Amino acid sequence: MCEFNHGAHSHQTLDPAAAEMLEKANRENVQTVWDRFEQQKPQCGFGDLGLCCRNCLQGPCRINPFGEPKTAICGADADLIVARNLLRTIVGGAASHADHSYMAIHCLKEAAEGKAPYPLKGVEKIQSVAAKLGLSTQGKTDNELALEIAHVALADFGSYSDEPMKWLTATVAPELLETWKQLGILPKNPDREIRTAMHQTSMGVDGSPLNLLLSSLKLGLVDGYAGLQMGTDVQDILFGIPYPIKTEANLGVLSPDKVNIVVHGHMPEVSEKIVEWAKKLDNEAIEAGAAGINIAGICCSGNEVLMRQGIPLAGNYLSQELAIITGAVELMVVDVQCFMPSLTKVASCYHTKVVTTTPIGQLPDAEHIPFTPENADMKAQETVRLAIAAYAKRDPAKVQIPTHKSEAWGGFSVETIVETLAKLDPVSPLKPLVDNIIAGNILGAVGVVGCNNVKAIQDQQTVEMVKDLLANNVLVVATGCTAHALAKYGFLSPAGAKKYAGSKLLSVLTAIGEAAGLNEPLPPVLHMGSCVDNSRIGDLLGALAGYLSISIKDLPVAASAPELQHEKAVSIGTWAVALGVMTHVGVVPPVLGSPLVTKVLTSDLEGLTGGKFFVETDPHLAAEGILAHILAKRKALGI
Ligand code: NFS
Ligand code: SF4
Repeated sequence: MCEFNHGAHSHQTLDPAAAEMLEKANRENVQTVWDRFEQQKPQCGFGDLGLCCRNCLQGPCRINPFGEPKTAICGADADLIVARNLLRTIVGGAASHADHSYMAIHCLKEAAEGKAPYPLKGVEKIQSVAAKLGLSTQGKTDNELALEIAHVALADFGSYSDEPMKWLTATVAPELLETWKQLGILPKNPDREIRTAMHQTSMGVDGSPLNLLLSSLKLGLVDGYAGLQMGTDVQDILFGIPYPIKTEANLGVLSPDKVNIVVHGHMPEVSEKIVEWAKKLDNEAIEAGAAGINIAGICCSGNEVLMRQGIPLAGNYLSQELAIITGAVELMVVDVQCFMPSLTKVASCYHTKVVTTTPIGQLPDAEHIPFTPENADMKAQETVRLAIAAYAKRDPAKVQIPTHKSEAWGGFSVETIVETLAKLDPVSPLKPLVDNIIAGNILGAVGVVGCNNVKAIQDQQTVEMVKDLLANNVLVVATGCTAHALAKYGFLSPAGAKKYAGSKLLSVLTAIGEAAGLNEPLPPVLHMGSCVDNSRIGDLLGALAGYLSISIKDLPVAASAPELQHEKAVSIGTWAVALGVMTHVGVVPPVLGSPLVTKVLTSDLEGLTGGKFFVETDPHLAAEGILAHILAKRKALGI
């Protein structure tokens, strides 16, 4: 396993901790994602352009962008193949998010029925979600109401009517609903939409690229409301609404003398229980000779437990193998999404145990500890004890923990943001924010979200672009692995405001920070959570548009995924453009093989929803494009 002979190539990361671990991997002959990327080069040009199809067994078919063949065996052309592939990508993302939220709903139902050991911590959220769904709250206990909420969510998944999803219609403004209705993209039962889209893209069904693109928008809405919105609402009810909390980020958060457990994946049902039992079993770790138990997070599980528990972040997507390469991780527990199948191979070079927890997310050489909502306490104890037992096998000669770590604040839910602003204006909390936007102290706002992608230098596009935006007084909110990236370089701290924010933005952040009693400015980048928590950004945009009586598409805002890799990032982006938000992507998606699809996504779409994609791999040009967009929106508003 640890016999990989590294060639002479440079590793692509901005992160000094990651670079240090990559050198260690070289010395110890451990293969990483960067090595495998090198081995894949050159990547297939047809695939890169979206021009290959394997949807039936006559294929694979490829279209030559420079000549013949122009049509595939069945007669499909470049536009059709690209549009079909894109829809399948978005289906993949929407299915991942919808399944994630379904698991959370199942947990909520079991918890509300008293069958699962999860006390409902988000009591205020029960009330606000019930109100949004139009449920009467009178005379009902929190548990009764939560159960009713779970049933409304499940009813969306079980609906056989042609009515649009309840969760969607209860969340968005009537004017947006009308736009989506006119376009024929209001989703019904999310499971049915996912099935229909798979059918639509199979051999010999839809031959219309434009019709497929409309379905892509519809599946973007499935992602947005059956995935993100439902997921966040339900998780807040289960685990509590996040409030600002201070922690640290980067591999330096691993402890030299404690049992290190890394939570990785996406489901707080698992990671919250690990955190709970790590605290309860701390003394067992001490008895085993360690100084206690230290938990750190990777990817969105990291964001979830950061937001609610202040657990530090070990690293983002590209750093997952590197955490194990420190030699200091006793156990990494994963659930679903974004964990590399390579983890067990890397772990085999060290003493690290990898634990899988869900029926659909297993790894052949991992320890499988199947979690359910009912058995979560038992399984979490088993997992934590496995980590404690592994501590004795730690090889001090192989331990090297980078010292790099930065202060980072997380937990900026919409509830928190509104509460903080209410300190400035209790009657109309959004007014100070909007007034500052109108006055130009805040030029606009950008949600910078998404992943790392081995095709880009880790964190670099994100960091460079965000620096430019902040210097131009644009407020940034972040989620997902992008939030980790920004955390590592101090953007999520008050000191980051002084370092990166333009003077006007800094004065606003300082005023809000002082009003909130922080004695320091707010961080210039507000960490709003995991990728499902992009719904929080949607909620904030909806609230701002509502306050101003305009549409989201008219706000001086944009979205950006500078280093996206996952199908989920594409489906989230599609939801954002359906909302009317211009969405930058810093890695070129496989659509360039179709001039038609490229034109619709980057231009024509604006006439339908107000949103569009903006593809730019250079971070400075990306920032320029976003700034130009914000200025144009400001001009249109007359501000
Ligand atoms: Ni989002 Fe979060 Fe990270 Fe990308 Fe993966 S963890 S759900 S998909 S890689 S940001
Ligand atoms: Fe080729 Fe058409 Fe079959 Fe796709 S569906 S593999 S393009 S024949």
